[in-house]
Amino acid sequence: MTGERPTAETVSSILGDRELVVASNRQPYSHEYEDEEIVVNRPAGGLTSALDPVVQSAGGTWVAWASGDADGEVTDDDGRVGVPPENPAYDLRRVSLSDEQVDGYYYGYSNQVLWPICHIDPSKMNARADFWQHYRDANRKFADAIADEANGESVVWLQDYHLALVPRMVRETRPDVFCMQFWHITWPSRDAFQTCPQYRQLLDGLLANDLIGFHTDQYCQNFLDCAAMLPDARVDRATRSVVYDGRRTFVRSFPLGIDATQRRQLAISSADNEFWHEFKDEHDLGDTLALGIERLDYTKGIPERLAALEHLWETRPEWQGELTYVQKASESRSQIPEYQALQDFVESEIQRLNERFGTDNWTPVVYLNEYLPKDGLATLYREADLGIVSPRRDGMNLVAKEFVASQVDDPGVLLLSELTGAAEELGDEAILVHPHDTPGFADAIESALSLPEPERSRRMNDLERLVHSNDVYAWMNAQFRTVKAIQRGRDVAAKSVKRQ
Ligand code: GDG
Repeated sequence: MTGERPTAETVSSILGDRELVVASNRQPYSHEYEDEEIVVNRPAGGLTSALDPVVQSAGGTWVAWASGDADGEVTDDDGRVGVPPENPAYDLRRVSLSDEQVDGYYYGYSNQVLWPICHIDPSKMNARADFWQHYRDANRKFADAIADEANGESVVWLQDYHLALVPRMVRETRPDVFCMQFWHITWPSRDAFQTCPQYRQLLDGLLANDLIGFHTDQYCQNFLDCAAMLPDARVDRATRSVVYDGRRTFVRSFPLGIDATQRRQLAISSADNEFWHEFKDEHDLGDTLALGIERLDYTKGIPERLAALEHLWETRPEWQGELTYVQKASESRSQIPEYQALQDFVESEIQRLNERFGTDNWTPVVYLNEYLPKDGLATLYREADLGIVSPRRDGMNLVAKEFVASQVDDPGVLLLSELTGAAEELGDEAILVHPHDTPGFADAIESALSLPEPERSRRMNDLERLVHSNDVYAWMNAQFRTVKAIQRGRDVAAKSVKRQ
């Protein structure tokens, strides 16, 4: 079964007369100057492109940071523009932030405090007081824009860790909206979360939601453990909810999926294309191909993976000349020194491995740091014999699912870190690895490469079934259905209070 794309009817049957207001840091459309002309850039990320048709069919408003340099040229006095530009179906409300605010709120607090804490790496936290101040100010701007767009009855759907304080701020002016938030990254254990100096304020903000969603049950449990740190919060484990400040917040897992049908079609149409021919001509590939796709981020475990490959080539020289590893790593957050250092380290490690093992007609590691077009990515997924997804921590990891959906002929094998959210769903049929266990990781690469065809097909068929049934539309529908169930429960409770 494939998750059904939510239609205008399904969404509006759930929302009733309530209007939908979505908010995220990234916007679904941006306006940019190109040679003095204004051009529209479309959603690049998987989530924005999956949500866009839903908001188009349901109508409503999407609130997001005005990241494009020409964004202000096309909006009205309140920062609103109808999108998609050729046939507007909903309003995009843009929130303007100064460069200093973006530095403090996005590069600072979101990515140097919340990101390392949630990925259980507090030693990387940079808890500067001005980051927190900017985070609060930016959240206030988002909340004001949302409150402006919402009416008392709206359903407000917030995305991710950039907006943790928004629910409480929205409630100040719009106490009756239904507010829900999906947290896309790991939610850590209580001990790790408590290392954040503002942990109480963050919980206070999030507990103004009616519903909070995480990728896995484990993150839900962790969140409930953290909520219990607030003296005024009552955690109800039986109903997985928290009563705090006169409101009950339900905590549920909704594992995010991909548009698997679209990925599969892309892989089918990418057979033997120009990208593949050029790629093969340009690089001295071995007969066996392993692939890693990610942003250059320390959570993704790239140095640890290179260490495992080095161990493999060193201890099993028969894989020299045979196995090429393709590392697609796009530059990310490079304003942050930690990320710049990682980028330099990865590049120098790859150079070292290629000098150590490479020959005139074989390159051990091919490094790609350009953002690939979708069909180029689909080709690599399709052609790879091994997909290596080995983060040190990852909320979900959509690359694992994209690799699976793209195995349209001669199925490859998925190697997956047990420290990802995806392992909860795919762990039985993938080969699990621990990113820090270098010899064990190298063994796992070898066993994956040695799996006989029937076993590969059996595993991949099971994985495909999972990825297609738990796709992005199933994820959305599950959340809308939960909203409906919570509303129904509240209506029943309100009626019984009236009757008494
Ligand atoms: C966060 C959480 C959670 C990458 N390079 C190219 C490209 N990509 C696309 C991939 C994939 C996406 O980027 C990366 O998604 P991930 O899920 O792996 O990771 P994060 O960016 O860390 O996302 C994560 C996710 O939110 C969703 O909730 O799974 O745990 O950390 O879609 O395909 N796409 C193209 N060219 C590239 O070069 N076209």
